[in-house]
Amino acid sequence: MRKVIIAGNWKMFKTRAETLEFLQGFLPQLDTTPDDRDIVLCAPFTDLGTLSRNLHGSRIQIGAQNVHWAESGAFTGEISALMLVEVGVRYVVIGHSERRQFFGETDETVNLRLKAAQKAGLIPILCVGESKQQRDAGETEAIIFKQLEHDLIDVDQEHLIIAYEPIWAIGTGDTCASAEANRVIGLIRSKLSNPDMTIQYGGSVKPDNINEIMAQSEIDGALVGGASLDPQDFAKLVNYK
Ligand code: G2H
Repeated sequence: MRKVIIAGNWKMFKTRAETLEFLQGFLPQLDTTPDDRDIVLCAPFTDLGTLSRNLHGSRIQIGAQNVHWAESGAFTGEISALMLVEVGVRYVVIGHSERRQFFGETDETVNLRLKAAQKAGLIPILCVGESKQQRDAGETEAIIFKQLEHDLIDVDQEHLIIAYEPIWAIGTGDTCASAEANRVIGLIRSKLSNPDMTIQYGGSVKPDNINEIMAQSEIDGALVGGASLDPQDFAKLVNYK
């Protein structure tokens, strides 16, 4: 059985006070959330402790948005997997397109981060996806297959989630048609050694398109940016029908 996971990716949003305010609005709305789905909040590093202290006993699991591959060392500004585990983190987003685009993330560093995260017991959410230019050039499959081939070298596919995030659909309001996302995710699944892996869709997921996305046969959840910041919207997403 493939596990369904709805994950929020807060990106660089929310102070500690805003995190507490979010929880106040969000937690009461989980009373009727069906058991067939897991909920994850991937927050900035500075919010992880706050989430951990306030989510004890709740069904929400905590995620980070990046992790360094070394266990420790002279790497100013970086955070290790063990440091994340220690504050109660269970998931970590790796290889998000914003990191690939703005922070020099490569398939090689993605691969190193994936292995380090798994070694510490974290479950990575690996993001893959093509740009508009690549899609228009008919390179969608080739780009994604190349990412998978390099990113997954020596990675344990039993403890991994993949998020298909077409870059052109991120934060643009321009959602990938759910049938097309389903097709690409089916192709991704065909390349994996674990056919039961949870594969999410990400890119402008909103309360008004979640039902259609989740009705697709290959899609096991969503990685949600903008709409995860508002407690009412995120509640609608995790409570999808
Ligand atoms: C894609 C997504 C979250 P948004 O980056 O990972 O963001 O839902 O705002 O498009």
